[in-house]
Amino acid sequence: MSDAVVLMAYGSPERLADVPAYYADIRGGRPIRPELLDDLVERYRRLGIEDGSPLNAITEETRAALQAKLGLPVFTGMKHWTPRIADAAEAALAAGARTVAGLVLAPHYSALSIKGYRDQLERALAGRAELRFVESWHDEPGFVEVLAGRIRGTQAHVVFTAHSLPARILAAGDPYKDQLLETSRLVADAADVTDWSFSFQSESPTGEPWLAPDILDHLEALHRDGVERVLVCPVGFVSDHLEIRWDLDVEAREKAAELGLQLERIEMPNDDPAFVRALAGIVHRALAVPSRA
Ligand code: FEC
Repeated sequence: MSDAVVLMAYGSPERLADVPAYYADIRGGRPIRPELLDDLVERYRRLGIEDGSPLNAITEETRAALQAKLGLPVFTGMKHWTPRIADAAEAALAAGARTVAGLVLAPHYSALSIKGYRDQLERALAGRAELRFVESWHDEPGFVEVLAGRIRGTQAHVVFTAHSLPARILAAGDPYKDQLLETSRLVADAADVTDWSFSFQSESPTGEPWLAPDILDHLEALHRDGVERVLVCPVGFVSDHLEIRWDLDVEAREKAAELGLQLERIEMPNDDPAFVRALAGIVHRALAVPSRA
């Protein structure tokens, strides 16, 4: 066996007692205000993680489906929780991999997100296998079609969303925002939807400006413009997790209700077979063609 896949995701705590260590990992050693930790524990409690973390469970379903589709071993590596990306790399090497395709379950490149996954995987492999890392797949036709199928025919105003990041990435020439707008345009065009806009979500209170508009402000602006129905299509995420089930399903819905707006969101791709086929195509191409990076 010479090829294997390391499939990477953000990671999520399994128990409330894990949340402090998980948050510390996300912060990379920078201090955490106690009230922010309390707030995060409460969000995870209301998400019900003691009964099962949606992100970890869905990632495993996606991994198993991708492995079956590819006929290659696929190992899960989490950026901020276990199994770690380094564990996945060791498992791939132990299985005899000489070439490792690295695929992140996040379609858009940013130095503040995907690069961190790549750094962890490169460090772990330490040259013991050739790495074919997929930097971004925001314009993958199969992925675009999965999302287009979920908004096609809607009468609502479509709001595409993605995780915000500190606004300083723009000055650094980061492609994140451009790739997000490109995905949104491709999905809207494929679905023949012309009534759409884009906003960010899930900003963290880190004390610096983040990319805007945030969805909560954006809903207010749409309401002022006379929009009555909104369909949220999160292009920057592919599965159900805290940022979907809390930031959209609770916070954005509450804001919409306050405004008298009707708000729905699409079903996430999760382990939809069409989505898994798209992922398999991306891996096939990565393994066939050495990456230039
Ligand atoms: O369900 C779950 O348990 C995990 C949900 C989750 C996903 C996710 C995806 C992304 N994040 C990105 C960037 C940042 C930056 C910071 C940051 C902070 C958090 C915190 C939690 C969290 N993120 Fe996350 N993110 C998820 C969860 N994220 C929890 C910490 C508390 C909070 O802010 O609510 C700020 C770090 C700092 O403080 O310095 C930046 C990006 C993505 C999408 C790409 C990807 O999935 O990797 C970008 C899912």
